[in-house]
Amino acid sequence: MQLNHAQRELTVKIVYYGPGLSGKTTNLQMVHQRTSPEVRGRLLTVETHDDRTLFFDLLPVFFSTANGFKVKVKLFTVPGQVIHNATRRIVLQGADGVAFIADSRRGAAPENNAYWKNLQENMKENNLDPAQVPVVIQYNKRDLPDAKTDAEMEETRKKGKEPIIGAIAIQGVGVLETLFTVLQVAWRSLEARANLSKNIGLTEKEFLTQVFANVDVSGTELERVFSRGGTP
Ligand SMILES: Nc1nc2c(ncn2[C@@H]2O[C@H](COP(=O)(O)OP(=O)(O)O)[C@@H](O)[C@H]2O)c(=O)[nH]1
Ligand SMILES: [Mg+2]
Repeated sequence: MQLNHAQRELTVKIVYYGPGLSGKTTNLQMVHQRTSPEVRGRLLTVETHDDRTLFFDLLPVFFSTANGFKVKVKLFTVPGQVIHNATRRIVLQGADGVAFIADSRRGAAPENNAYWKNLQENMKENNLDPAQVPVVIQYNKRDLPDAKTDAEMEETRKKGKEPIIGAIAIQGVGVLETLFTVLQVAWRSLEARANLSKNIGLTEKEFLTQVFANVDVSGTELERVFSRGGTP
């Protein structure tokens, strides 16, 4: 988090982490597509010829609060290839929340586990306390044969403390739900440390409502959340 009182500006950083080709770039593309041009920056993405992220992708989303504070949410992805570990570590610096994008096919489990370990190592290298930087897990590619069943996902959910969300990112399924959840847990962690609701007069509800005010949530789970008055 960067909080600039003089400029009245808050920046929240979310990093999409995970093995190569798990769907990190696709998640950002889907968020970008559903976000109104007035509140989003350009989706910066540099890929190689085979769809692989070369450095990182970056999508900024911004809004102003009722009392004139500017809030920027910056979404980053990391490159998944093993050789790009140094880049992954740099991109992870200063993260307020992590969305771990896993490929839910059974055969991908070893890779998911290796990158989960890699995430823990790089957090440590960056002096990020895993207890303070919340992680949300997305099981993507649920449309493919051999994807974990709902029951298997439920098992994983019971074993760990991280929220788990199923997704088919290429169809936009679970993408906004993942973003919502990672922003929510990131906010709670920041609030606990920096007391943002008191310091800048921004509550969790206003934060989430404002981020999604210009995002098309139709047909997603979030439609229900926001039609209930935005109470998450
Ligand atoms: N079948 C299927 N393919 C997906 C899904 N999400 C992403 N992909 C594909 O997986 C490949 C890698 O996705 P990409 O977002 O580039 O992965 P990244 O390396 O994590 O950024 C691309 O060909 C995507 O179209 C999904 O939910 N289902
Ligand atoms: Mg990518």
